[in-house]
Amino acid sequence: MSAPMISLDSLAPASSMDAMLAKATSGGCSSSSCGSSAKPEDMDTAIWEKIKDHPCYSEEAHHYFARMHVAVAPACNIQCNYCNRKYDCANESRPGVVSEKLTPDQARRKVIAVANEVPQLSVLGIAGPGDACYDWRKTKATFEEVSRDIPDIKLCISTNGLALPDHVDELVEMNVDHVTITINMVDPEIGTKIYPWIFYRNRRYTGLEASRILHERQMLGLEMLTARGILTKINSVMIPGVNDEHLLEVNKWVKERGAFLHNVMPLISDPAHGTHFGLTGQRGPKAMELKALQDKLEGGAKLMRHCRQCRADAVGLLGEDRGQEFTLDQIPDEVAYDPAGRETYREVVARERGDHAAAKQAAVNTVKETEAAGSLLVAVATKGGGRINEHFGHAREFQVYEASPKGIVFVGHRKVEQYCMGGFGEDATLDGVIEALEGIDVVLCAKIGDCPSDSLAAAGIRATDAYGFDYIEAAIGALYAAEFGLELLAESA
Ligand code: CLF
Ligand code: SF4
Repeated sequence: MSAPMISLDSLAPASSMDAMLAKATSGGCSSSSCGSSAKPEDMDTAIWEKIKDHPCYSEEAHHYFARMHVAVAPACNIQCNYCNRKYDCANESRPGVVSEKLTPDQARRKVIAVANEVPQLSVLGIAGPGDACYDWRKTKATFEEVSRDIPDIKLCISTNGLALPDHVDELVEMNVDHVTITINMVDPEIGTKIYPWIFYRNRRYTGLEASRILHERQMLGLEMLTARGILTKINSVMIPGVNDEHLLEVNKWVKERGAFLHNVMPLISDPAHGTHFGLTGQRGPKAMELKALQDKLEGGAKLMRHCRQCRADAVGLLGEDRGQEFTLDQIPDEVAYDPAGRETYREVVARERGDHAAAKQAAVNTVKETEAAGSLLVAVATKGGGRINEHFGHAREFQVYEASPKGIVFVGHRKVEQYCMGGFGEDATLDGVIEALEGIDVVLCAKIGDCPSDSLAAAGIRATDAYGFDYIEAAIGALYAAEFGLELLAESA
C-alpha cells in the first residue's frame, strides 16, 4: 500500500497555498485527482454544509478542524452532583480550573489571535465554565463581537437547558446553528440523584420538583430548536448505578424530538475535585463499560463517540489543548484578523479530505468483502489529518476504531500519559498506558521501539509501525484483511 507522507498538522504554520501544497504533496501524495467533497451518500446536503467543518458534529471533520472555547459565562442556575463551581463546567469539560475568565472584548481579541495562528480553527464555542444560556448577556455580546470580525466562524453553545427556551429566537437571529443540551435523565426520580437544586424564575427548587422543571425545560428547548432547524447534540454523563441503563430511554426521547447527535460521556469523579460524587465515592465507568453502553445505543439517535470532554477554555484540535499559548498576557491590546491562513488551509483540506474519503471507502469495502465474522479493536496514534502520524511514545491519546463485517468505525479514544519524555520511557508510565489500552487488539503508530512493543505483546496487545503515515482506515482495512486470511500481518517493529 502506498503511504503518502502528509501531515496536515505540519501544514499549519505554512501561510501560502504554495507552501502548504508543497508540504502536502511531498512523499508521493496523489491528492490532485480527488474532489473536495467527502459528503456521505446518505446525508442531506444542507446538513452536510452545517457540519462538515465542525469537529464535534462530524467525526470526519475532527481530523482536520479545531474549536476554541472562551470562558465568558461563569454563572450557573443549577447544581449538578458532578460539578464543583471552582472547576470547569462538566457539561463540556473535564474538571480543571479555568485559567482565565474573559470579558466579551477580551474573548474577541483572543479569538482573533487564535484564528491568525491556528488555521484549523472553524468553531467558537461557549461552554461555561457555568451555563451559556443563563449567563446570556455575556454569551450574546461575545458572539456578536466575534461575528463582526470573523463572519465565517461557526458559533456553538452548550447549556444545561433550563434557560434555553428563553433564548431560542435570539440564537436563530445570531445564526447559532449548533446547540448542545446536557440531558442526564428523562425521569425526574433519577434526576433527584443528580441535581440537588435549580434556580428558576427567581426561586430555588429542590428534590423532585427541581428535576421535573429541568426535564420539562430541556424537552421544550430541544423541540424549539428542532422546529427552527438548529442542529442539537445531547450530552449525557454516564453515572454507573444512577443513570447508565436509563440512558437508553434518554436516547429514545431525544431521537423522537429531533436530536442530531447523542454524546454519552463518562463521569469523571475524583475526591480531589470536591464534587458531591467525588466526595461520596461515586465511580465513573471504565472504558469498556462506556463502549458497551454505546454499542447498546446503536440504532437509536446517532452517537458521537469522539468527544474529548474539553475544558471550558480549550483551544485546538479535539485531542490537543493549546490554551496555554493564548493566555491574555500574550495577546496584544489591538489585534487585527488576517483571513489568509484559514482560507488557504481550507483549500488544502478540501483536496486532502477527498483523497481520505476515497481511501476510507476502499478500506471499508475490503473489510466487508472479507466476509469474516470477527472484529478487531485498533488503537491509533495520530496528530490529525486522518493519518497514523504519531510515535507511540509521544501519544497523549489513542483513537480507537473497530473493524468488523459492518465496516470500520471510530468507537472512542483512550487518554494516556505521554510515555517517552526526552528520549527515555518510564516503566511506570508504560504500565498506565497498557492499562488504558484494555481490550485493544492492535496498536498502530508511526514509530515504536522494541521495549514498549515487547511489553504490549506481554499484555496481549500487538503493535506495529508498518503502516506509519497511511490513512487510518486504509491501514486498518489492510490489517483486517491480513488478520482474516488474505495476507500476513506486517511484522511488528
Ligand atoms: Fe465546544 Fe461543545 Fe460546541 Fe464542540 S466541544 S461547545 S459542541 S465546539 Fe465537542 Fe468538546 Fe465534546 Fe463538547 S469534544 S466536550 S462535544
Ligand atoms: Fe456545573 Fe455545568 Fe452543572 Fe452548572 S450545568 S452545575 S456549571 S456542570
